[in-house]
Amino acid sequence: MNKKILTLCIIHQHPKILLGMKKRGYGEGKWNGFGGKVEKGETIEQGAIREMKEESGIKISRMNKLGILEFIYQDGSGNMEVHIFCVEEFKGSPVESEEMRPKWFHVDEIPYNQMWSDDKYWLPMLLDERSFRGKFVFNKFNEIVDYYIIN
Ligand code: 8OG
Repeated sequence: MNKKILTLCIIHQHPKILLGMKKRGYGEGKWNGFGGKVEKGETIEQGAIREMKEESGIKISRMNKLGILEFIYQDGSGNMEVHIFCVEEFKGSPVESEEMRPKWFHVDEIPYNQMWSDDKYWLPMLLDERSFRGKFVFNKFNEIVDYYIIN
């Protein structure tokens, strides 16, 4: 099966990070960074910049690619490779979009219990500016049944 390539951008302005509440579709009801599928004809970086603008109104000026994660779904819904960027400089301020409701969180108050279950394994590395690579296998209940992460 084809692997989908996606992006995920997290703004880190210590001691705060910007997350968005996903209002619809895949991941609805969860806090997450901003991103989505890379489209034909664009680079991964271009896709990351486009999705950040579409979903939050923010224009990325500088970002650092810190992670690549592979997600395997045992229900056969399609595997994904997600490229994760830490945004270091940007223009504009976050505005709510049809897809996301943005909110700043203190790094000590990240709502891991309302986020994807893998995030607690790698988000602390991103906040420490450590790069990482990993793989997570999910069962049909969206529970992690196997994973590795290296940095
Ligand atoms: O275009 P769409 O909103 O469907 O893209 C999905 C977004 O969610 C994309 O930015 C990648 C991201 N994403 C996953 N799986 C996971 C995950 O397990 N954790 C986090 N934090 N983000 C994920 O697709």
